[in-house]
Amino acid sequence: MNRTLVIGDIHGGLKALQQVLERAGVTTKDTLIFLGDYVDGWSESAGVIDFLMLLESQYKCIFIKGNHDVYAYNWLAEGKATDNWLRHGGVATINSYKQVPEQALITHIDFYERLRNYYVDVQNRLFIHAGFTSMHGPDQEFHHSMYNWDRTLWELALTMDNRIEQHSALYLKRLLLFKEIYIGHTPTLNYKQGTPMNGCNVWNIDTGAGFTGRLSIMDIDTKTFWQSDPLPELYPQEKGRS
Ligand SMILES: [Mn+2]
Repeated sequence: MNRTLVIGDIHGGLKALQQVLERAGVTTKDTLIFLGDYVDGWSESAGVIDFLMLLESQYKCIFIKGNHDVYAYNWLAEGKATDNWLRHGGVATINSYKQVPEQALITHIDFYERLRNYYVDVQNRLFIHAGFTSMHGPDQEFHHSMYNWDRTLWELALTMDNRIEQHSALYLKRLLLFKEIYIGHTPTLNYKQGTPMNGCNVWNIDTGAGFTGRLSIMDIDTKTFWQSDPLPELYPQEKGRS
């Protein structure tokens, strides 16, 4: 059984990542697609990156770039730390890097540089952290920061009137380009949901692991999913991004 498993926003919660891989019974036949935001939140951001690099050496992995990964990269590679980043989990990431030896930093920087803006598989399923705005698809995106910042794709997919048919001029054109679209970025907790959410052909796998939620991993062919314990239970002394 060759499964394709997608993993939502991790935000420094290494214990949650290890839990979901175990609960899903991941094997080397599986393909693991990580939707980004590996850092900023719980205390193990640098540890998450180390663990992802280890996974990469043992499993088929695809790593998508999240907006928080861009922040962390800008700090690591260029020394840039914006107030906005420091307020949204950056401090925890900086602290986690105090334990990383200087000579290992280059492998981390190299990892961030290899993250993909998006990935399309052989079944025409799109994997992207946030979204895209061009009706012609992500490869025609005018504003590349939309790959890891956009929320309109999800908001529109979630709220589009289900009476609008696909051939209608009113149908959201972006959704017609792919069989399915898998995203993170917007915690389902914002909608008082603790499990992956679906709107049209878009699946949101970010179940709020950076906040009070759990980390989720989903088998995209069967839509079966597994979850970690709630992150505040795994890191009881910490606040995460809350
Ligand atoms: Mn996130």
